[in-house]
Amino acid sequence: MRGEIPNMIRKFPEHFLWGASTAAHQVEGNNVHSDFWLMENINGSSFTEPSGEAVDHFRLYRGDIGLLTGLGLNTYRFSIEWARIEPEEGKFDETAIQHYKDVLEACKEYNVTPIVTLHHFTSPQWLIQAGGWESEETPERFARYCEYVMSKLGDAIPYVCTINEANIAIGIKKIMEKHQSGGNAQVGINTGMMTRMQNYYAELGKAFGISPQEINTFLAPRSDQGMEIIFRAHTKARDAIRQVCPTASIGITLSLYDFQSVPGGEDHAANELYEEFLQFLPYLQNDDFFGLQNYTRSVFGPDGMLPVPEDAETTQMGYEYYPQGLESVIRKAFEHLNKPIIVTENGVATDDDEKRIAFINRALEGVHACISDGIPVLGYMHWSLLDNFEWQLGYSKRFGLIEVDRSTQKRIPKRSAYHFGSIAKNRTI
Ligand code: GCO
Repeated sequence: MRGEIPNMIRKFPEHFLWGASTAAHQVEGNNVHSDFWLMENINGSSFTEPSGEAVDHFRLYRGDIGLLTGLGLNTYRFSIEWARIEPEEGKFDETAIQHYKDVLEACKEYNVTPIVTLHHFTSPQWLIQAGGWESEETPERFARYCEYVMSKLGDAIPYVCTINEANIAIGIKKIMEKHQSGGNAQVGINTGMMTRMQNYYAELGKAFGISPQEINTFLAPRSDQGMEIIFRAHTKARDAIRQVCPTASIGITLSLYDFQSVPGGEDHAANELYEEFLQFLPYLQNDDFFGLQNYTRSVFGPDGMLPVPEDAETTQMGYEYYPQGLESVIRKAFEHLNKPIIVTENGVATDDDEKRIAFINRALEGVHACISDGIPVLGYMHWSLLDNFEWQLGYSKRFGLIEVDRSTQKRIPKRSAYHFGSIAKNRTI
C-alpha cells in the first residue's frame, strides 16, 4: 500500500491549481442588501452573531491575495456577491462591478488564477421578496445576473462556478425533519426550538415584508420543485455564460460526504449518494468541470445514519475529523461523472493547527493517488484562506490558513499556511 512505502515522493502535475477559498459574505463585510444581513440583524435571530464588517476583505482584498501568493499558492477561489451587483431588481451597480474588476486585476498582478463563484448562499433581499429559491422565475433572474457579470468581467475569469453547494438544501431538509419528528427524550427541546424558529420566522416575514411561509432563502428546506429550480438556474446560467464568454470553464459545486456503510446499511448509503449526487447528474452533463467539496464522512447502518463514534476525533463543527474521505469522494464522483474535478473546498475547523497540517497532508495524499490513477483532478482549494464568518455559528469556528484579529483586522498566517504553501511550491508531498 502507498502509505507503507517509506519516503515515497509524490509529485503533482506542473499546472496543478493550488489555492484557498473564501465566500463574499463570509469575509467582505457590510453585505447590507443581502438576505442574510436581514436574517442576522433581526430580533431573536438564529445567528449567534451578525457578520458585521466580517474580516473587511472588501477593503483588504489586495493584501490578502498578496499573502496567498507569498505563501506559494497560485489560485484564489472567491465569490461575487449578487446583492452588491444587483441591489434592486434590474438595477446593476457599476461600482460593484468595478470592485470585482479590481479584485481580478490584483489576481492578475500577482499571477494568481481566479476561480469565481457567482452564488455562494446569499441572495439579494429583493429575490427573496419575489419568491426566492422556490420561484419559477428565479432561474431566469439568476441567468440574467450571471450573464451581466460575465459580459463585464468574464475575460479575466478562467473558471466559474455558478452555484455553491447546489445540493445543500437536501441535507437541511433532513435535519429539520429529524428535529420535527424527534424521539420522546427530545420532544421538550424540539418544542422549544420549534417555537423559537416560528418566532424567528414571524420576525423575518415582517422584515422581508412577506409571509413567513414565503421565505425561501437558499439555505431553507427545499421542495422537490425547488431543487429543480436550483439546478435549472445552473443550466440556464451556464448557457447564458457560454454565449457571452465562450472561453470560461463552467462548473457547479456540490457538497459530498464520504458515504460509507456497515453491514446492513448499504442501501441507506446508496440512497444517500443518489439523493445528494446521482439524481442531479443530468443537469451537469454539459459542464466543463465539477467542483467537489468534502469535509467528512457519514456512515450508515441498518437503521440509517450512525452517530459519530464516541472515540472518534471531532472538529469544532462536531463532525468527524476524516481527511481520507476526500480521496474516496473524488473516486466516486469521477466514476459517475466523467469530468475534470476541482476540489473547491476541503478543510477543518480547529484551533490545533498541527491537526490542520496533518489534515492537509492526508487529503493531498488522496488527491495524488487519484491523479496517479488517471483521474483528472485539476486543483485543490483549501477552505479557507482566512478565519471567517461561519454563517449561523458566527466567528467561533476557525477554518482559516490565516488567523484574523478582528479588533485590528491584522492577518497572521498559521504554520499550516506556510506548510501548504511549501507543498505547493515544491509540488511534492
Ligand atoms: C459550506 C460553504 C462554506 C462553509 C464551509 C465550512 O460548505 O457550507 O461552502 O461557506 O463555510 O463549508 O463549513
